Amino acid sequence: MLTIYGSLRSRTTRPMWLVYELGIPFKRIPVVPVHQASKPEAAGLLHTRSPEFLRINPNARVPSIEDDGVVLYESMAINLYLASKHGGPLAPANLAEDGLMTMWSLWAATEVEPYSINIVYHRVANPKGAMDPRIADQAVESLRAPFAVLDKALAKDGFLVGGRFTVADINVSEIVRYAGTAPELFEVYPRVKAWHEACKARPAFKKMWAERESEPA
Ligand SMILES: N[C@@H](CCC(=O)N[C@@H](CS)C(=O)NCC(=O)O)C(=O)O
Repeated sequence: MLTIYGSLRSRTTRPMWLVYELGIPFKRIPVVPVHQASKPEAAGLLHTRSPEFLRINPNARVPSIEDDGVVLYESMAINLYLASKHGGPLAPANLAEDGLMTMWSLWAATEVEPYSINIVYHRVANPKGAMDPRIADQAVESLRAPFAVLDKALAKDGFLVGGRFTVADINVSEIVRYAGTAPELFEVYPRVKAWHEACKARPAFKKMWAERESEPA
């Protein structure tokens, strides 16, 4: 049985969205990021520096999973693994698609996330310190080039790989979501906007999101 470690006010949204798309059985152990551990609602929960959890992920980060003896961390790797394991339309149909899904996931993590996360930290909430709107504005500027790349990639059929919704769309969409408070980006790249809205309209995303919203912010 698959175990997912993480609370939903974290990147654990990524594997949770995927497992709801796949419809597979799992259990979730709500490990909270350490900066949330002092909140009263977190009493009794594991946090990312709890010794029991550090045995799963010595990096002290969520999400992590344990699946039939396989322990994984890194949300992109977890999702690519789970999609490949369970197959179906979300998974790569061949090696070329596998390469493309990996490419898009790593692209999002390296070319987009370092900036999109700064839009969250400096326009929404910063668990690590003061918010600085100039850092968010700089992040928006840095995202113009990757958003242009994404917009062009979506021009053919509105999906990233194989002309259908796959794990690559989940992985990239989750990272693009952090730029959600930058309408100035989405307005310029209408295909990114339409694709991202379609991703968030999926029943599995909505189910995950409702669960996340029910957790304390
Ligand atoms: N690259 C990792 C990043 C994971 C990460 O940074 N997770 C955050 C929560 S979203 C975390 O666990 N932080 C630990 C903490 O703040 O205690 C991934 O994609 O899984």
